[in-house]
Amino acid sequence: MSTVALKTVILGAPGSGKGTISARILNKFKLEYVSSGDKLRQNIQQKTSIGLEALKYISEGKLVPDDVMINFVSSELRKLPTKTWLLDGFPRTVTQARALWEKEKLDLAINLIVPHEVIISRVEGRWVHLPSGRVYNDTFNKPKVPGKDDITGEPLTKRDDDKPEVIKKRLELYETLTRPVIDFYREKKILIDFFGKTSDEISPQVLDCINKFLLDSKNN
Ligand code: G5P
Ligand code: MG
Repeated sequence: MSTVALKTVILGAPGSGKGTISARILNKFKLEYVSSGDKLRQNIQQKTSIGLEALKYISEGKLVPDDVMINFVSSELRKLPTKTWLLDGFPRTVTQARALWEKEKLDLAINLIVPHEVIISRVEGRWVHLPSGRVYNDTFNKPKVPGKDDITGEPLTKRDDDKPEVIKKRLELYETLTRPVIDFYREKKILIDFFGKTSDEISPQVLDCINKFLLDSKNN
């Protein structure tokens, strides 16, 4: 496993494979990982005040307000032992992107582009292990034992926001509120697009890109 110095975000529509591809990045490179959605779901499960507030929005497929998310993710980033991390699910709006940029200049923004019709069929089959954020699917990356997490053997659950009407709302909000974040990073010249219908097709390209990025930073 390589040690890296890298501050990066992974962007893409709900269900585009951010969690799946992040797990493959973490398998190859040593970096911290923060998924805003995983952290919020863990807070919901533990019934913390932020969890109770976030639940109202998440269950309807809406975004949690910017001020709440900016404070929440900033505090999660402060807890990390290094400045080498991968952020998944944040920023989701230009306000969040600006707030992050003021605190941390990123090196790389990975943008996953997967057709929406592919996404909708995937999300229906998703299962998650809430404490770790590990994600499985009925047809792709199946758990070794149905309904159980591969590592801990604990039960897997469905996400409340994976119901078809909620996923539709999440995809709509992605188009209106999150797409401008892509332009924000494109203007900063750190955005790289990755196209494909499957994570198997996209993830080698992402791993390659991180490798090249690291080689280039070493040589400069
Ligand atoms: P999240 O948790 O950040 P989303 O909507 O960004 O949620 P999501 O749904 O977690 O993204 P993903 O991580 O991009 O999707 O995708 P994934 O889980 O890896 O893959 C989806 C499914 O497809 C899985 O079952 C996987 O196994 C399968 N799969 C992957 N690749 C393939 C493949 O190649 N083939 C097949 N067949 N299957 C595959 O945010 C949730 C909510 O939290 C709030 C919002 O309310 C949000 O809706 N939130 C925020 N609100 C405001 N601001 C923020 N910054 C927020 N962050 C979170
Ligand atoms: Mg995810």
